Amino acid sequence: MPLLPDVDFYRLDATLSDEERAVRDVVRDFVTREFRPVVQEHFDAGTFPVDLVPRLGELGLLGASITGPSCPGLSHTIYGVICRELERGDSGLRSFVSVQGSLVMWPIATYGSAEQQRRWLPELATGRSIGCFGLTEPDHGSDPGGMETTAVPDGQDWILHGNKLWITNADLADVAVVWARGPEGVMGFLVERGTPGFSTAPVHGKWSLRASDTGELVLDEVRVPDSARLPGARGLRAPLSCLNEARYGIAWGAVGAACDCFATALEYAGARTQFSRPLSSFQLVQDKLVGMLTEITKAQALTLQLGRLKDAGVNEVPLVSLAKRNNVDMALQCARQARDILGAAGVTGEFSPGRHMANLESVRTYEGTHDIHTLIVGAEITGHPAFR
Ligand code: TGC
Ligand code: FAD
Repeated sequence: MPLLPDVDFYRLDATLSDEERAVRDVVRDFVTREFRPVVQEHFDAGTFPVDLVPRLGELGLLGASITGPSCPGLSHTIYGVICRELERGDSGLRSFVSVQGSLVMWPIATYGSAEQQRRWLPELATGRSIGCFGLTEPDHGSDPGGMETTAVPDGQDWILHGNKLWITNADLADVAVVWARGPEGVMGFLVERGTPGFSTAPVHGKWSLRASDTGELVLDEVRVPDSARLPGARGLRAPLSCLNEARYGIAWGAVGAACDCFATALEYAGARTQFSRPLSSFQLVQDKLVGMLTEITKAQALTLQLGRLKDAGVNEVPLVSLAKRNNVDMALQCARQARDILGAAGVTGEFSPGRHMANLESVRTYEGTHDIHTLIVGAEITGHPAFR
């Protein structure tokens, strides 16, 4: 018996390996037993359940597809399945894992020195330390190439100065991956909490991704040694390459949120009667449910093929963009439809679709907005970049 109502109309999970299905079941069980019971209270309080972080590490969910000291080194497809199962619970949970793995561990594994890898990867993989990724600035979101944070050499050190905004895990992080403009282009640094001049502050008033920490990084003439620089990271290509990993996980994660909305709406429509009949017996309600299931099934097939391609070494940016753009939009539409089927009950925290709907508005914006991904795919197929 599945632990949650499964949504897999085309039996796509049957094509997963035994190992992939075993990981799926472990994550699904964790989300059902340990995360679901607490998610709404964290959403209401605007907090991330930080006490679950060591469990995420114990289960091998932090940096799952990364190879390095103490890292699980699993396939990209398994990483995708993990993101899907986590986001059935909440986009904030998947966000935490995306940032820790794809945006902090991945750049350290890819661009970091051997010493940085030895020091940080085991800490981050076990959840003993938390990381964040500072690319976006108050005046530079879709256009990170315009960043104003600077890195100025001073003897053997670097002086970092600037602000990063909308940073997931900012207030929780022990270490921040900070991107700054240096003498020869964009550079990456590992800035530890406690470094003089470095501080963080929460963003208040969010109505989306409330069970996730979002904040600001302030770098006020922060002095770091050259050993804090990611030596392999050169130019804007370095931070943008990290995004490919995270966007891939989001494409999978959005499917999980959509599945949870569909399963909730289907169950509710079967149990709720109006005009002496279950809601699910009305043609208009069936039309909504079938529409949701159709779009979910197409997105499931898309992500599975994307995972297989990535495991085969194909890592083309526009393929990931198409999947992130499609699947997040699809999930948002499903959340709205599910919320609608639940009627007034859909606007309370008793049911998940309203929470998913609010979360997915952020997911649509971060990691490249829906429209930026339109332009990335558009540039690929027409040969005309239309960003500026
Ligand atoms: P452009 O001139 O196109 O590119 C500069 C250099 O970068 C290369 N490049 C990439 N490399 C690897 N992967 C990618 N996805 C890449 N995109 C571009 C490019 O080939 C070039 O290399 P080189 O060697 O020739 O210099 O740059 P542009 O300034 O025109 O901008 C292009 C654009 C708009 C696509 C890009 O800047 C972009 O993707 N903007 C969106 C910004 C974004 O996604 N920010 C995300 C911040 S992190 C976040 O949101 C985390 S949320 C986490 C959570 O909670 O889950
Ligand atoms: P803008 O870039 O100002 O865009 C506003 C609107 O204009 C959008 O609709 C956009 O599509 C459109 N637009 C922009 N440029 C063009 C164009 N050329 N053509 C057509 N339309 C255009 N960033 C990090 O670095 N690290 C994080 O951990 C992180 N976490 C986040 C968590 C949350 C909850 C949120 C909401 C954001 C997070 N971000 C993070 C920031 C996120 O990546 C940015 O919000 C995103 O890249 C968009 O930037 P912006 O908000 O400045 O919007």
